Amino acid sequence: MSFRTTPSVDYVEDVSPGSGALPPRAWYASSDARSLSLNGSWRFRLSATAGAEDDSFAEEGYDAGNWAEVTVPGHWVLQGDGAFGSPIYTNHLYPFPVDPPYVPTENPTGDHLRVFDLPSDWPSDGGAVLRFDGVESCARVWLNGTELGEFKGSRLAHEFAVGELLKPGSNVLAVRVHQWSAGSYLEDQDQWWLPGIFRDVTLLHRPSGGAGDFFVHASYDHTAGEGTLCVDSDVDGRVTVPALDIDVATGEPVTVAVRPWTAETPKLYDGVLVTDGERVPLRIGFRTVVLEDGLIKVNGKAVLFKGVNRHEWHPEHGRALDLETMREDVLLMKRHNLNAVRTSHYPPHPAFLDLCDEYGLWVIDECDLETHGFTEQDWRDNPVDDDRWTPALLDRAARMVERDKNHPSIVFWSLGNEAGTGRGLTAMAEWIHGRDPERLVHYEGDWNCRDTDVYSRMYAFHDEVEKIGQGLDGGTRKRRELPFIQCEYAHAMGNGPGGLADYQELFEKYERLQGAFVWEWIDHGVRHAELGYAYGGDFGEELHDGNFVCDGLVFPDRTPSPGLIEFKKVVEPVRIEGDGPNGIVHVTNKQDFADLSALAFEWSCQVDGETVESGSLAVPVLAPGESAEVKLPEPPVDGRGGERQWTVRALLADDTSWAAKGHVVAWGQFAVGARPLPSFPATDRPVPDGGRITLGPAGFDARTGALLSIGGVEVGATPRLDVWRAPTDNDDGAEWQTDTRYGTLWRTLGLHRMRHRLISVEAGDDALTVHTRVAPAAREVGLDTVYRWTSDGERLRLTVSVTPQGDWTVPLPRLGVRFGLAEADRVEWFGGGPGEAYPDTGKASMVGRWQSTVDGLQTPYVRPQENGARADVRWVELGGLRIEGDPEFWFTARRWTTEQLDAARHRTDLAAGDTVWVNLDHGQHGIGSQSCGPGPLPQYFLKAEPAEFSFVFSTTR
Ligand code: IPT
Repeated sequence: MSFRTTPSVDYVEDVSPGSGALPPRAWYASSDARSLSLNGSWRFRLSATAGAEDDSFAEEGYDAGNWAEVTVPGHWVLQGDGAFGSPIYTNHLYPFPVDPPYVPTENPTGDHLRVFDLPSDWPSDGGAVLRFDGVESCARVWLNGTELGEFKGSRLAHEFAVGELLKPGSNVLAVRVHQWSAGSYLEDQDQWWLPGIFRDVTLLHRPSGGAGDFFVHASYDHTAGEGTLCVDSDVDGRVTVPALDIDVATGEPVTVAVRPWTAETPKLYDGVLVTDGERVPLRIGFRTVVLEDGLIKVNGKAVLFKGVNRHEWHPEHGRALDLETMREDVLLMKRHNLNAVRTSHYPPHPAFLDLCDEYGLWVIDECDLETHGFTEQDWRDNPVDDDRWTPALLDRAARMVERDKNHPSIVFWSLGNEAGTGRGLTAMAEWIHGRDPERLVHYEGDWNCRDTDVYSRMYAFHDEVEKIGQGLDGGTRKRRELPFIQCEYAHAMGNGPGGLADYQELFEKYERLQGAFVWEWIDHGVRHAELGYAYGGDFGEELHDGNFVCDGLVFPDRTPSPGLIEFKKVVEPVRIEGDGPNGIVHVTNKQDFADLSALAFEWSCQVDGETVESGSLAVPVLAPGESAEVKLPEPPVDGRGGERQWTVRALLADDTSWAAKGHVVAWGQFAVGARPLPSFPATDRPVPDGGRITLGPAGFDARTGALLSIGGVEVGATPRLDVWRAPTDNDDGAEWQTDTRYGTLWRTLGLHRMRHRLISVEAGDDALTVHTRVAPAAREVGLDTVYRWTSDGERLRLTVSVTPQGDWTVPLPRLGVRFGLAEADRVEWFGGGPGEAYPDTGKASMVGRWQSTVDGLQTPYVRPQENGARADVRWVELGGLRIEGDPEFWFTARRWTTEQLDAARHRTDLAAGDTVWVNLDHGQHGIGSQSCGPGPLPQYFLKAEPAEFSFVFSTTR
């Protein structure tokens, strides 16, 4: 005999998508049908297991007065100050045993209860549906005590018919949400596991004669300049588009002259679908997406994606985003010259797609599917290759396509991410191709491209990308005929990504390469009282992937990181190059569709970084792909023989929906002549004076040769050779990377603990020379280093000569000197700015006169690491000193040492000391993106080679 002791929760571990929900349909907002948002405060009870509590809470009259409350949309683990459990971050490891479709008995289960009043004027005709836009990961729903069904598919909409159940006055909606379910096996995306009702819950009136599902087909014939509109609708009606004089029956095609929709020119026509009982607003964009001549073409033209992968993220609300946050993402993308988004790795809140339509971004809409954790077992038992799961996969595909099919911005449907290969994926692709032949299908995981219309890869190195561009990569015949994109590249974790410009050069050179999507948009840092932003491990997870979750182009609060500023420059829609000495500018329109009529051009001329003259520049209205040469005026004469340079900018000529008139879209800089280098005759001789040596304005320790002061400025720590930088995430590299990871080698070699052996201090006729050898314990390699100090009485020149000794097999992190100042706050410099730059991340660094505070120089990477270097610096002034470089140099200044920066795990670990540490670098090693991609290209290596460089110090006080 057997008997049950717990309520049945079999549906949780059932591979099926669920039961009771309505078939998926287009997501739209009616003009006239009523709706009631059920967002807000809900009663909430957390249980440790799926079956801990019976269903009685769903019954009418249940008293939940002593329950806690949570906000819907929201994730319970981000509410309740830890009382409701914590987030878990894993990249691809399942945080539970891989035992599909079973999940742990410990299965946090949140009962949600909401009592709502049906408005007294709620229409009595027709029906009503209850819509859930997103619940992670499995929900069971009751209305007024009657069970509606249960569902999985966290980032997909589910609707239930509730017309019969609604009552006048008070209604009780009960939702039981399980954190883990069979669906969790399909949702192994690299992100926080965050259970809850995290998108809207809405009650929608469905009037009799109301619209059902409909499919707007709006194509564009670029040869005729005409669009064809046909709205297929479950419920017959009429479609009107006043601006086009269209008034046709549903299902009836109509062809008229239109302006097409593109991401660059997102022309939308307002229309209405009118059925007997309802009016539904339409926003129609005419465009045609095809695969032709091995290229992705829209409206007859090959497009180049300058894209980013966007996860939904908010540091306090997780994946529960409000409209303003979504808009902020889109505006930031547009303002930084991006033209494409991959909705990694699930369909976003539908409002985000409305914004993409409106502002103009190409979209790869990706299905809510990833089974990455099966890679740990060589993909055995992968649900996408197991027919029992295929209904769930098809359900997910249909829920994506049906919900989102009316968005002109979507050009690709993506089957999912990192799910290996299998029959289930093929079934999805076949269904999608059949349902929507007017769009293309993407999936990265199958390099043979069995199911896809594009050859897509992630993190392919530059050399391989070039081969693919040349068509020399081989592969199946089908693949050889397909265009190529990188659905992920340039891993934006911490400082970086490096090498963006080198990729862009390839994408622009080879037709087959149709662009790429940076990984990723935003750092998923969780706002945390003590840590600032938390990442993996900060909640005590037993398995986690640390700060791999912080790899975005914007910080958790959406402040652009230097990576985004760099990307903006690298993908700018207009290239501005110049021949400075001859005063000629070459302007190229890099866009695919728009001419240059939206832009105004300005020139300015700087002398020693200060603008002395400026004016507007007449540039022809170039068509896409066209170039022109434009002559600049005569450069101003500078009597003092300063460094002269041109800056040419392209600005928005008028306000747009995404930025104001004057917003800088692109720029170029070019020198009129060479920079005059600082030089002076060494007239002074070092004068010993007790334990000190005086040389010009400077005092030295006679025994050690240490610089003590310059003029009135005390030097807390003498300039001495420094090769260490706090390794970046990209220096460290991901453990699975097969090529050399220098961050690790540097530490093994001991570059973070170099010893300085004093060999001699020699006061000569015109110089004080200090000879040392700098080397790590336990190694025979070293750097023979000579510091040579000279002066003309006013100024002090330090020349550093470095000669590597022994067999150096690794590049150096940095090469320069570090010293300490007792006091410094304001910093002014002439050189690259305003932000940081490294050898392969420096395109956006603009030469000019910049100012900051020491604190303002720091880049707030969520996990502290090397940051903040300003490149191409001619001179810098701080703490009463002026330092000129021969040649230009990098400088960094911070209130903590590199060692402290290296040891810190969070920004809150960094405390200002009483010394400002300044690094003046002759070289920096490149950054690369080895945290999940290639390291720096060889040309950005800082090789251990003989080097000599000088700095000229004087006082400003
Ligand atoms: C790739 C994933 O698709 C993405 O979700 C993210 O994890 C990214 O890497 C790294 O941040 S998978 C890659 C490890 C091959």
